[in-house]
Amino acid sequence: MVLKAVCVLKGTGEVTGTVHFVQEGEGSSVTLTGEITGLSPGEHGFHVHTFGDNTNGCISAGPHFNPHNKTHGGPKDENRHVGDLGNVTAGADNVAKFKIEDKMLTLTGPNSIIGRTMVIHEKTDDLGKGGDEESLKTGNAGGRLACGVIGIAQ
Ligand SMILES: *[C@@H]1O[C@H](CO)[C@@H](O)[C@H](O)[C@H]1NC(C)=O
Ligand SMILES: *[C@@H]1O[C@H](CO)[C@@H](O)[C@H](O)[C@H]1NC(C)=O
Ligand SMILES: [Cu+2]
Ligand SMILES: [Zn+2]
Repeated sequence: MVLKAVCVLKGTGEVTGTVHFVQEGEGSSVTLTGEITGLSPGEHGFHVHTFGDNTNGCISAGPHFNPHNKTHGGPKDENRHVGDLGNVTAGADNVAKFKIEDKMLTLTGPNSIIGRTMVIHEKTDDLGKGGDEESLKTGNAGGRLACGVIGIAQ
């Protein structure tokens, strides 16, 4: 059975976006496609955070989704948070368009990301290679520009 999810990103500024998630079935990779507008040109950290809670804006989404108690890393690393998707890159038009295939995310089972929050950050995620303590937690990606709860799509 094909599983589908969707997320609308909003924040206090002008950054907005939409992310579509598709998984061909349990155990398959998840493909994310989407577009985020209003970003400064360059790389921006992009993660799934733990809670689907936006009561205090994007802050209440909590830390990166990390059910296996790992340190922060890049999407290709073995040692990473499940939520670690690296960066998306905005062009001179302030738009980031992306298609990401990820083997660790899932839309089903106990570690499903449905009901959790996607966050787009102010700065570049250093993928845990920044050499400081914060790099192993957040990738030094800075503030949360916009976020949204991941929901079931039709
Ligand atoms: C999680 O990992 C850290 C070290 O990375 C360790 O100190 C902590 O005890 C671990 N927590 C659990 C619940 O395993
Ligand atoms: C940001 O993440 C992307 C995607 O994972 C990666 O290709 C890029 O090298 C990362 N940037 C830095 C500075 O690590
Ligand atoms: Cu994040
Ligand atoms: Zn992380």
